[in-house]
Amino acid sequence: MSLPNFIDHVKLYLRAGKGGAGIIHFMRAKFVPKGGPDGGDGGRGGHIFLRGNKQLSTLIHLKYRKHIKAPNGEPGRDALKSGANGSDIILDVPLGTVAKRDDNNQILVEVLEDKQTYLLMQAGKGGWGNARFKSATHQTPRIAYPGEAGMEGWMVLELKLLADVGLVGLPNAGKSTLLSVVSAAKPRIDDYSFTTLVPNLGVVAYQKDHSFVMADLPGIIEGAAEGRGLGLRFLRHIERNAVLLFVITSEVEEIDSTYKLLLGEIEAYNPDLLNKPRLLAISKIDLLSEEKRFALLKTLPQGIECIPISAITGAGIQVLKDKLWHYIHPNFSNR
Ligand SMILES: Nc1nc2c(ncn2[C@@H]2O[C@H](COP(=O)(O)OP(=O)(O)OP(=O)(O)O)[C@@H](O)[C@H]2O)c(=O)[nH]1
Ligand SMILES: [Mg+2]
Repeated sequence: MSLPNFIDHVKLYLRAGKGGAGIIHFMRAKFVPKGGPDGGDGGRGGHIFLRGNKQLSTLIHLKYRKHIKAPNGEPGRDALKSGANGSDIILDVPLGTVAKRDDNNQILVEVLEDKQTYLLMQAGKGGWGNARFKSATHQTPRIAYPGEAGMEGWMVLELKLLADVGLVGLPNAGKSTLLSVVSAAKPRIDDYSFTTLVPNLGVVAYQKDHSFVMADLPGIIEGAAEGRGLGLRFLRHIERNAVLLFVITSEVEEIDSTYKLLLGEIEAYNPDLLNKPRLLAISKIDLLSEEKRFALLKTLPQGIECIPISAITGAGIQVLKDKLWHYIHPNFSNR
């Protein structure tokens, strides 16, 4: 699944509906000279809900809806009838969407399941009509309440991809090519930097009836955590990946220093990411002579499992899939 028009951040002004006013009214009927108060309550306004929808993969459908207002409740009516409620608005979002208040960044909800529904902006209640104020000492109340205001404010919706594996590497490392050989995804591949501008997701079939999701992210460069390149904007997508797969091309002089650079960027962005399991694929191994390959493999970093691969010849690809699967499902047994 590649994602054209990938939108992972929208800012919206939302306003739930105001409650309708209660009314002042007295029963008027033939032969009932002094009818009591019968002014009904106002209806509540429309709520605004967020709902998970597994069919969606971006927030693009909300990009051009800057202001979203739910209708107000109707005023109360005579004969004790309440006003109609304002109809609710339901905003469907892809799984992995986080809703935050824009003013203080407070996270309100993370939508993780299909059809999960969350009341984002509560509507105002309808006001009481005068019938509610009747008492033994107060037979003709000339009082009713206005409806309450609904909640309103700027809200940010952010999508974090729900992938099992996130690819981390410099531009041109061969990340998209790898995704294209392990899944049906068709990301753009080219021999210049920043070919990938938006994340691509691919489903990797594993054994007979298993699969996992791999996210190909734009390349990370030195200074990414401070905002260089495309870095920070997409680093947040790996916050949820179960396994980080570093990809370093065998065209580099030294694997260890490249690995440290990537690790440094990840750490500067969010040190918690270092708690995730990680693996290192040394890509394009087909480009090296036996001799060079031997020399390069001496520059491997410590403390991380390294797998030489080639997307062109297929070398190492199955081993890599096996390892990834076992990192995602540590208790999985083949038997
Ligand atoms: N020889 C060889 N070339 C490869 C291999 N994998 C990728 N390449 C080439 O390396 C170049 C970069 O590949 P991409 O997959 O676009 O790299 P990327 O990491 O996605 O790059 P960005 O999207 O810019 O971050 C392309 O010209 C690919 O054809 C491989 O296993 N062997
Ligand atoms: Mg790419």
